[in-house]
Amino acid sequence: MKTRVTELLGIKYPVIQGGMAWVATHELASAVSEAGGLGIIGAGGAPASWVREQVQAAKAETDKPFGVNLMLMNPEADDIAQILIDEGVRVVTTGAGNPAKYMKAWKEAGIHVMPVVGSVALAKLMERGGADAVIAEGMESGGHIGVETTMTLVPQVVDAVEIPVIAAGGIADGRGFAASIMLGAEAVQMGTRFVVATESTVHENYKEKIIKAKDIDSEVTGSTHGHPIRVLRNKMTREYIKKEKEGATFEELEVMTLGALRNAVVDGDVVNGSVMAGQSAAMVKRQESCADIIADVMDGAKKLIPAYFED
Ligand code: TUI
Repeated sequence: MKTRVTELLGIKYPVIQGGMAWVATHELASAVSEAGGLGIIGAGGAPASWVREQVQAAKAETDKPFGVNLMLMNPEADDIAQILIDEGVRVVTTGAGNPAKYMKAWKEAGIHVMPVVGSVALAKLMERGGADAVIAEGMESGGHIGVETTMTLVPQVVDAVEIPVIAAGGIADGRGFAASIMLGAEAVQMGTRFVVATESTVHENYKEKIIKAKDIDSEVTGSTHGHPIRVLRNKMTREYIKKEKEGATFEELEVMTLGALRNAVVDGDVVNGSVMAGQSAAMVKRQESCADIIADVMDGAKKLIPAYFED
């Protein structure tokens, strides 16, 4: 199927892998790109030098297009923004902020820019600023989230902008893909299902925690201080939410979460660490290759919306 997104990005399937901090390394990104989707390296909170190495590694692994997600709260965001230009990265997604100050330089470098938005207002602003597409992400997602749901956000963003809209949040199979197309999206972004891909370097404990998760096993921490983060429930979230209810300050709570994502992803501490995952964790049943994940999503959607695949 040809869509504006597959044409723009030069990819086979309109499936984008979320640029998850610590999780979306070059191994995962190049595997997704090799499988015909768009792999994304997640800069997260990493140093600029790490991002450069990751981009170089991905280039060595695949000739296919891949992208980088710049998490805008990264203290080295300015340096990373420039490295993406220097390294000739073709696609950039952004998260956790407004990328307006980088847009002009990225566009001049011929980069396709696709900011993640959680509201109609930011989507419009991004379109005016020259974005090539927007990723409308609902609060079903893992990690740092907005407040709107995918079901309501996507059609509103579709109505508000002319550029293609990519749906994200709660999508993990062909049903979610088909539903996204019904809502007017032209591609999907999936994170949680790719966390457990065989090519993902995430610790086995983290993958197992996602595979075992049930529908009600995620929790949103940090809402009281304006930084809502969806994670799977564990000892850390129970303590965090207790402290949050007791009125702890942002700084007190921050101490509990600093480095917690790394501890879970890299060291496998899924008891005290931060196991970020979306509500779709309960729909993720097993480890599979990125190619099998994309094939399953496409096959599932084809049964539901065959006309979409007729060209
Ligand atoms: O960025 C994400 N998800 C993330 S980033 C992340 S790393 C992290 N670790 C610890 C603490 C905080 C972050 C984990 N998960 N998703 C994309 C996304 N962007 N969701 C919501 C937004 C967003 C939020 C506010 C985009 C823009 C925005 O404000 C724009 C403005 O006007 O400032």
